[in-house]
Amino acid sequence: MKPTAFEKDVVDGLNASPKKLFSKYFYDDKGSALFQQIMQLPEYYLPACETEILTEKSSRLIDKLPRKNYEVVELGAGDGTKTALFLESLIRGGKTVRYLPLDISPDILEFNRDYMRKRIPGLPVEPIPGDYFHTLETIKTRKTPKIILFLGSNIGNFEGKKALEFITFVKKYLNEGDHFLLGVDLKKNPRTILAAYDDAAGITKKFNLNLLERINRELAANFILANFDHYASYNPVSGATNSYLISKKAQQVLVAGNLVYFRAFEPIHMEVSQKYSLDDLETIREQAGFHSVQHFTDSRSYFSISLFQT
Ligand code: AVI
Repeated sequence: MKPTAFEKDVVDGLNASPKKLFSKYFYDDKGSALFQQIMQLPEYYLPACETEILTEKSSRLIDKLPRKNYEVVELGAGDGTKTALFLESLIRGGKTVRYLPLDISPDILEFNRDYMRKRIPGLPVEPIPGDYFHTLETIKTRKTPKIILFLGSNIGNFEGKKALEFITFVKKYLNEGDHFLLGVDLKKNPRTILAAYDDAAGITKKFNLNLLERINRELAANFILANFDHYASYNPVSGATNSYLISKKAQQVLVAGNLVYFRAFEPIHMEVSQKYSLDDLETIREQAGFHSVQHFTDSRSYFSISLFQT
């Protein structure tokens, strides 16, 4: 039988040098629940900053949107609770809005639609399940002016050049006068960033180890979780936070019928969480071919919601 994409990515990644796993696989049921816990951690400042901006700066942001009608298309929409703040501001600002949440998970989209129905009665919601690399195509020909949202610093999880490639890809789905709204975690005191990915309660460690647990369950593997430690590092030059699981000793692990050897202290690269400066975002604007970009930041300038205009 042909291996699933998950099996192929895991086996290839563990045979690569250096070893790596893809963070997109973190989010099984337990991983999603752990991520919800991370979002409540005192060290993980990102959600509070983004909420502050959406609460305090939305009306200023909406002043930059000249049209009366908008379709708000959200990539990786999740539960939509934060997005509701933005949608409410648009409506308060006199806009007519239709909301199109795109997400891989039909369950979360159902939650999102029910939540919006209760919170913003009368808001048209059109959930589109599936991988947004494919589902974006279905909205390409729609005529109403669009705002594409990509919040939560999700752009940070794209490796290196992939972030610019992604933004350039999204731009293909925008017509003149459309907007792209990007939630970005900014470069700041390295200790603040590091603490967010190395929390005292050890939830981020559990979040990383959960992927080994998932591999054990789904790919008949025999990782012993206690033999791996979590290590995060932040590089203030590149702005990359990298998370690793470190093999505490020399060991071998069976994964989907393949023996994988680990040297003592050999790392598996698990995730990149890239941080940007406002200058970096200006460079991205130019390289992706957007006409302008305006930044809306929180009171500590930890996070930006940046409005790119075509
Ligand atoms: C989903 N993503 C933006 C999170 C981040 O900050 O990179 C995932 C995460 N990883 C560890 N903590 C949170």
